[in-house]
Amino acid sequence: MDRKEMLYKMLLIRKMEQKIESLFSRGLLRGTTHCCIGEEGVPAVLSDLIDVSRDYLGSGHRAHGLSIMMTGRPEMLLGEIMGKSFGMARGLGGSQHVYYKNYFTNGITGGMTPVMAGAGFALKHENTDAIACVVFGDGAMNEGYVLESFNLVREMELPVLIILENNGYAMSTPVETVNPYSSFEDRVKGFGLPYSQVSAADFDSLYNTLKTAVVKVRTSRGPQFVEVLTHRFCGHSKSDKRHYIPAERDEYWHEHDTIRSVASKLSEAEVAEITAKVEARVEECCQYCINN
Ligand SMILES: Cc1ncc(C[n+]2csc(CCOP(=O)(O)OP(=O)(O)O)c2C)c(N)n1
Ligand SMILES: [Mg+2]
Repeated sequence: MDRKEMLYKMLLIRKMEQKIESLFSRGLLRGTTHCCIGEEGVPAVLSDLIDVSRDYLGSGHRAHGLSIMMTGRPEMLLGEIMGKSFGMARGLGGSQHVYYKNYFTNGITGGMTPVMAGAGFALKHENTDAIACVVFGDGAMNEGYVLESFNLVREMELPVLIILENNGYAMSTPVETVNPYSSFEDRVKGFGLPYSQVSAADFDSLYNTLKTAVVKVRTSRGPQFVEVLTHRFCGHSKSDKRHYIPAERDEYWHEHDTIRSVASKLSEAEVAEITAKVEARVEECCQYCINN
């Protein structure tokens, strides 16, 4: 793993998201969007581990980070949100409904889970080590089709990696008020799924946990489940003021920000150089999207 590259990628996602928020407030973007500020770790790591030319990847409404990582071109995401023909879905999908090669998202909470179970079923019958992977939030853990998919991927031994990004809230609903368990571990293990949990506060652990899970799915041709504890610093969608998030939770994650975790292992000069490179790239992307 190249920490400098990982920092570049996470900063690119964060600064693109901040740019998208500012374009909304300047009236240059319309509709709504769901940013992933604070949740840059999983998309950056998956860009190292998943190849959407042969693997399948599905996600949902909060997928700007994955979209930037999978295309490698932020213009394709921002262009899509602006309705441009060079956008990921030719400007017709908006921020929630995009695709690129074998990467797909939609706005149905956890809705890509049965689709990725299906992709896993197809891959199981091919002579390949390619895998299917789905990423969703804690709110999806109470959707029937998500739970049915857990049962299917276990029972049929499908090569599917399931990643739960638990940011503590489904819109404004705290996870502990709608789930009878203090953690999802018992429920996931109840389906017989191999489960691991990692906090995005420690970048190296996040990277290693996801890498181990990807390798296990590739080689065993069976499912794995990883729960990532994380936090969003932005609102659920662009108009949400986040009144329901306690200050102490924000403070904890400001100190344990995944970006800080990786930056702390680099020199100040390296971080400054990478930050300047990212800022220039975001400006270049923004100008391209406005002018084309
Ligand atoms: C089937 C379905 N039910 C409800 C919604 C409305 N909705 C959009 S996002 C969201 C919350 C999702 O929370 P979570 O899965 O934790 O993801 P997060 O927003 O935290 O990333 C809900 C309920 C939806 N899009 N689809
Ligand atoms: Mg959530």
